Amino acid sequence: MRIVFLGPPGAGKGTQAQRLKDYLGIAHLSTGEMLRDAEDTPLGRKAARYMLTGQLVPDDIVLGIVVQRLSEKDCSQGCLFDGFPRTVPQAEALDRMLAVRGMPLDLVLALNVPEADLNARLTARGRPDDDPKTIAERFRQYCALTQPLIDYYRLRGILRQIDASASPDKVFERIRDTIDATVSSNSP
Ligand code: B4P
Repeated sequence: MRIVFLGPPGAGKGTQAQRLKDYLGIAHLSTGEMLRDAEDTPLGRKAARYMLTGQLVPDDIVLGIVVQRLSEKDCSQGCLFDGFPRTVPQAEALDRMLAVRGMPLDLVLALNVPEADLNARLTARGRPDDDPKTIAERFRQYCALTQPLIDYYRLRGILRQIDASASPDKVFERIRDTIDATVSSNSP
């Protein structure tokens, strides 16, 4: 299966992707993690300048690391996209990458959490990009650039909304039920 996790900063994309990766046994592709892991490279240092001010990293940098990761063997059996795509051009590029490989997207899970809860989660986590000013900019970027993807995928009939305001265990239960329902409705 190929699944996208969509949601505002702190919605729990990374948290739930870890669990789902183990449940489905498919590759996990987190662009945030890959960009942070590259911090000692010129590309990583360039990306960090955007991340630390709450901006999205430019599409060409993100797409470069995704193309490379998608060509690794473990992605051929399925892939969980965590925090990617985050812009319409990224979504269009993903469509092209998957079309070339004959592997369509199966599901897009939109994680919904009230903004006050998101702020509390991020402030408690305390990553370098979790200070109040940067968080505010990340939300602004999400609304302007990422939220349009909700309609992009809704129109294709592959979007599912998940109430992600409960505990991580409860949210995972909802995600698992949604995936199981999709698998059984797709099987002959
Ligand atoms: P990401 O690494 O994707 O991180 P995120 O959106 O902040 O958080 P996520 O939703 O994964 O939340 P998490 O599970 O960690 O992005 C960071 C930055 O990288 C972006 O701002 C951007 O600059 C750049 N970037 C990444 N991908 C990009 C792309 N495609 N294009 C351009 N730029 C890109 O959870 C957050 C906290 O909440 C944790 O402490 C967790 O323990 C807690 N939590 C999770 N679920 C909870 C629950 N149910 N209840 C209570 N707490 C919970």
